Amino acid sequence: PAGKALVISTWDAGLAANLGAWKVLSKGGRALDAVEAGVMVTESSQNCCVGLGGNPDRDGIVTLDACIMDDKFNCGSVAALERIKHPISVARRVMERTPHVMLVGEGAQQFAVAQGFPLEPQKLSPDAEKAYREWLKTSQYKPVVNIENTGNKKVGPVGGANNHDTIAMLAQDAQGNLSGSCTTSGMGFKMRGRLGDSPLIGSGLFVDNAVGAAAATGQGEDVIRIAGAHTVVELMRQGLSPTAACKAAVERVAKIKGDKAREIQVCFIAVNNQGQHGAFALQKGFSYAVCDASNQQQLINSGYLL
Ligand code: SD4
Repeated sequence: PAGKALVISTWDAGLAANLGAWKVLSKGGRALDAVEAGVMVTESSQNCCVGLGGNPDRDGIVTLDACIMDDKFNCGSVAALERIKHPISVARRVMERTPHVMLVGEGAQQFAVAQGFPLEPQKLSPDAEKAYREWLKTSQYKPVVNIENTGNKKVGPVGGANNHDTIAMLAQDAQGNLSGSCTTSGMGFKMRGRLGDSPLIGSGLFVDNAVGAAAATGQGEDVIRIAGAHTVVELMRQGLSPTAACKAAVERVAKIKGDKAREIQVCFIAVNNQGQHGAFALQKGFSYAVCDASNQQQLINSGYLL
């Protein structure tokens, strides 16, 4: 039943997340269900920095952002959500059970609780606690390229750093429909109230079923600046392949940043409605995981500009 189904997601943690999505896709399930189930694996993981185990903001509080988009331009998003384990599922409820697209902060938490999501204790994971104490020594906000979760240098399943605080996922189901999801604890030690690209439809994620889907990871501020994911989809609409579209978007960021481009990482993944996929990053070190019926699991090193 899987047919030409396909799922791709960011960084090493994408391998485990894709398996979660594949359980849905291999049974002929919807891409929307797949991208929710997939990133929930990462949100639950103790070895990863997405979700409640992630690094806190500079006041020591973990705040989560997530969004989801289906094949019919339905979308939902939560931002600055505290003490909820699965922000992606709350984002889906916002999409399906409210007249709105985005809920933030206290209101998002209130909605989650009303929807039956348990309120988890306000407590840092041991890794985050350690990283936060370390960070407090200097209290400088300086994201490190490819290691957004400063101080958390764990080795991932394939030997790379497994410490990214975001996962974005795109899937196409056997019916050919596309959906996407994105969930994050945001840049570690960010200012309280800071939002990145990840909960923003059009920046961290965009899906147009007639064209393709795209998602971003890296320095959120610089993804927002070019409305990243939407830009990638529009470039695919103009005929560019997923990889070429991701590259053109990265080039826009590089042009804007000039000399400062070397200080940041920006990465895009994309799938077109033909099931072709691709990625591109500003710097070396970005990889994305692919899972489909023919080639079960793969981690692909993305091309890069600098
Ligand atoms: C953010 N884009 O909050 C996210 C961070 C990220 O791997 O992608 N980290 O800006």
